[in-house]
Amino acid sequence: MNIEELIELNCQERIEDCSDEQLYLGLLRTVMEMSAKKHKAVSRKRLYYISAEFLIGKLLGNNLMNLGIYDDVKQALKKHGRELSDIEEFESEPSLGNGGLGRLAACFLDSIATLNLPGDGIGINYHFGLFKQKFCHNMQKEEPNTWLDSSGFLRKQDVSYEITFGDFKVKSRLYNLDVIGYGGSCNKLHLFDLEDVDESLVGDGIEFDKTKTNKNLSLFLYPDDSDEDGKLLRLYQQYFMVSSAAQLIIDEAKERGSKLSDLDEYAVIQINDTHPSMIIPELIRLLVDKGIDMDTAIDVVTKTCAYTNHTILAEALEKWPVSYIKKVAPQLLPIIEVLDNRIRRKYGDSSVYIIDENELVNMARMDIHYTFSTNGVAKLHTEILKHNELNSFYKIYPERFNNKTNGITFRRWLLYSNPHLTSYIESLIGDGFKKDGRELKKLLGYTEDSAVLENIGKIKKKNKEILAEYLLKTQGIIVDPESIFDMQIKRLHEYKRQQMNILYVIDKYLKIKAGQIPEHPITVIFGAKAAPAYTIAKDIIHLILSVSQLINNDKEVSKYLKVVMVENYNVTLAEKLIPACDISEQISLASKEASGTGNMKFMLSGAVTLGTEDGANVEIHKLVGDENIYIFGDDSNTVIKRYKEKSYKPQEYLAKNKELKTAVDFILGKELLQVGDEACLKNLQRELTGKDWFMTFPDFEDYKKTRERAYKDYLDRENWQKKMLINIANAGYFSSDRTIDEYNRDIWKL
Ligand code: 26Q
Repeated sequence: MNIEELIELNCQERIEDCSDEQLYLGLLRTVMEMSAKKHKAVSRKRLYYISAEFLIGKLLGNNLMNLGIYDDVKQALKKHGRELSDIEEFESEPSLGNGGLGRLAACFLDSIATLNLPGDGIGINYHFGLFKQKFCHNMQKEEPNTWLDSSGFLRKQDVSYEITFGDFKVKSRLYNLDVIGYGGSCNKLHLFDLEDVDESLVGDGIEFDKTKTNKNLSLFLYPDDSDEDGKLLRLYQQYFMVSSAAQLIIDEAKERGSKLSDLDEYAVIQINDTHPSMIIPELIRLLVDKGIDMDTAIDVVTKTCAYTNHTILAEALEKWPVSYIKKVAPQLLPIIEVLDNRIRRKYGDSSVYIIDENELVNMARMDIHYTFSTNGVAKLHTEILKHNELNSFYKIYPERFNNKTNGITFRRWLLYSNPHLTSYIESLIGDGFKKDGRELKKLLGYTEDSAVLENIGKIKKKNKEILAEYLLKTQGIIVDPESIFDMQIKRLHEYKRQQMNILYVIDKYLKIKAGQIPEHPITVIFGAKAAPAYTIAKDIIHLILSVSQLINNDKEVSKYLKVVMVENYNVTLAEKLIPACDISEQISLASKEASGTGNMKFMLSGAVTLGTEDGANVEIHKLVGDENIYIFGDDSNTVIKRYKEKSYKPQEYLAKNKELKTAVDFILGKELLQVGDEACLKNLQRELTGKDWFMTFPDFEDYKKTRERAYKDYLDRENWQKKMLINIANAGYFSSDRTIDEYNRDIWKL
């Protein structure tokens, strides 16, 4: 049967007579049938990647791609006057993650399956996931994302577990998603849902009754934690996830022949940040329940679990009050106390105790003591963990610390999202790079080939036109593909410093007003969601939207400078934006961004990075060399020292830098107040001038100079295209296949 017949069979109608929905459902059936026929990677030992977030993105296109039938399906539909892209629009994006950590988990699942490794993901099936962002009066508003309604990929399983909380019990229910590797095996993403979940508890926007824990557990991803109920609910979610996971892992290991005292020979559990850390005491508890003595249980669990750290921001390191644990999962408390007492007896250093002097359970500390591996996610990040943040632990367990620089799946971030570039690369160096990123190096043979450079430039231009059309159609935003596309798309956080970017834009606006016209028009593109309770982050969004309204409506200025902020930035939008980018803004305060993965996606699509020596930018810099990246700002040592000495005073910078002062004053100037909200803007300005905790002012001058230099270099088209090619050619290192290979070689040993 050819693909056309297969589709028509699954749609039970001729292609031209189907609605988009019918075609979507027919293609979904086709994918499910084909994936059911794929083999599951099996072996005695199995990996479980446990994570509170899996930001998987839409599934249909990616699954067709990984099954190797995307182009055939596209052609078959086209023959009957239908566009696959229209059908793909029908699917809503699962919003099971916030940002980097969740997206990384999704890339890892793709690579694990592609490399034929026996490993599955375990997480939660949030009904509404992360909120949908709307802009209203230049402010962010949150709405629930009802993604589940349109998803047919989830399969309900005959597996359910009892979860015992302090004051009630619930049942969890397993749902599976197929994870289809590219020419590899088919693994699973296990998502646990609450059996009796009640969607009617959701009220206005993303408000819901937070007290009905037994009915609301799987409604939202990390609900607002600004109040007590919200925080507690997060802990309930975590225990719900790990208790379900532990029971599943034990059942499966027993099925493969484990006696449980040898669990480490049957399972390896990668703990994605501290959100699933309670799996450690939970597993110990279950093993002891099954008759294994405490010492053996602790030992075997330590040999089974490995921990990944994704942050050094103190405020993001989870510490739970003992009283919360007592309420949510009292059965874990005696076990955590045993774990803590062993540490107290062994080391007289209170900085490594699990339960600290404030009666808080430090999850990261528990992880490091009771897993066999702790890894950071980029070289610089791991070095900072070892020598600063986690130094007392590194001294105890030097052999446990290791680095695994993050990566991205080339299937979604090149083959699927940038098909024109993909087929051009293939015409030059063959298709080996699809499974072995390092083959992209072969492109270095073309850096002096004018025809190739010109083609690379043409593909970028085409992608910019496609984006322009998409933004107009979906968001009513007009952008000019002839202008430089300068993008910062990522979660909104002060340490990522979107505020520094918009201060640059304000400065540029004032310069244009004063007659300094840019040599080439510029479009600055932002995309970012702010956590609903993160006031300053929302104020920064408000500033960006207000500045954008002001500039875009200024006939004089908007010829040279435009500012757009896309609404509801998500994976689907990233897939459209990244291939069209010229300059990739990676401007976090050095030492604060553990790795970043957007930086890698941009590089792979031929954007040139403008960034600080932070996270994986350091590794990008090393690979492409000074000529092919724009680095600015203080390095991590300087920043760390400045924090230690508490010596930073934003006012000193305002006093000596007139342009900076003018830009900051502009925030509360009369022009902006005509479009913006005074209270929000005042709050933001006060924060910047009084605190500026993430030190935008010290880096501002160098940022401006370096950004100007990049814009100037852009004018020499061929030279810029060479930079693009060198970035693409060196991006192979950042394939998540390489990352997963290293996890397996050093940690999982499957
Ligand atoms: C913690 C405590 C209480 C409530 C919530 C949280 C919480 C939730 C989400 C803490 C952290 C996160 C997400 C972190 C994250 O996305 N980190 C990013 O991970 C990427 C993958 O390793 C890195 O590339 C990024 O640098 C890092 O910021």
